[in-house]
Amino acid sequence: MLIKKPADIPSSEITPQSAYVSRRKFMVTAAVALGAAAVACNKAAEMASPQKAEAAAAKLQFTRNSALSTSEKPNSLKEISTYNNFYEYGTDKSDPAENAWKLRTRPWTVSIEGEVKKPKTYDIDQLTKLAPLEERIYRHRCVEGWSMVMPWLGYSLSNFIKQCEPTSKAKYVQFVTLQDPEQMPGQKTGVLDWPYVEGLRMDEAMHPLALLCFGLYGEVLPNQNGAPVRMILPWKYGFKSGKSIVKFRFVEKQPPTTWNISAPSEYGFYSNVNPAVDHPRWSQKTERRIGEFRRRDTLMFNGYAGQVASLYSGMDLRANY
Ligand SMILES: Nc1nc2c(c(=O)[nH]1)N[C@H]1C(S)=C(S)[C@@H](COP(=O)(O)O)O[C@H]1N2
Ligand SMILES: [Mo]
Repeated sequence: MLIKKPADIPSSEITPQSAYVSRRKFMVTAAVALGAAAVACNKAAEMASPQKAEAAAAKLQFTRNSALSTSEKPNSLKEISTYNNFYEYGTDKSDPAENAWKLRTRPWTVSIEGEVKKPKTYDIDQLTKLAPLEERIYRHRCVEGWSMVMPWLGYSLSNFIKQCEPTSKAKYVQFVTLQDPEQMPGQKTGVLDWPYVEGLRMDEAMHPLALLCFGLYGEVLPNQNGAPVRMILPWKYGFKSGKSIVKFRFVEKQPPTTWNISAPSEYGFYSNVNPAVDHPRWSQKTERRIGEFRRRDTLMFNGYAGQVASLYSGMDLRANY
């Protein structure tokens, strides 16, 4: 029984990164259950050609967008894919890497609803090809006080929004994560309101930095990082960047967002990184980069003030946290 889990994964859904995690898990399990012979067996399976073919298929074509990238050194793939927040797969940082193999990322569709000329549905492979993929090395700042640097692959959300043809009534866009407790066991708990929802004001969503993200380190996203498609909003706290999105809803009024529903005095709609506004229970002045021990000063808008500050001119960022 112990070895059933990895065998359940259809091979078509194994990405190299998630395979790294699930194979590693398999090897540990196998070593315990069956002894060293099983490990040797698994090693042989790893070198078989079908998996090599899948690894090639998971690679994405892209060009580096240097203008929108930081020159800071990215965290390793291991750091980025084993230290995660994805409450659908548990609340510990190590839980998503252990459990997100349960997510089936194909077939997958993304639907467009609300204030648009015509509602429509995109297949994930069609969506991935809507615009050329760019690699952008972005800083990521979690509201909990840690940060990383990540080489994402995607294109500006604005490319997609233009295709959606929102009406003049569309003032905000909400993005909605998959809801399926069988694939997302965390949804059987009440730790958050499900599905996970987030959103942006339309001008924020149209900003070139707002990334519709399909990959990491040159390959499709590991499940635990929000496969097959997620948002990346580098000037905002990480919780704005919803994962495993199935729906975009264009709306007239500011949409509800998950962490704001959960704790409104702690998590606002804007969630812009702001060292001058403390979280009610802790300071936001400094952060620890994963892999480092010293604390760094947190920068206004996570270092993207030059690009995004004008979106908020005239707004009280203490009231609009
Ligand atoms: N659906 C969903 N999206 C989510 C979360 C989540 O729990 N569920 N966590 C958020 C938080 S708090 C952070 S910091 C980032 C983490 O993304 P990463 O694991 O790729 O670093 O995802 C965000 N998106
Ligand atoms: Mo976060």
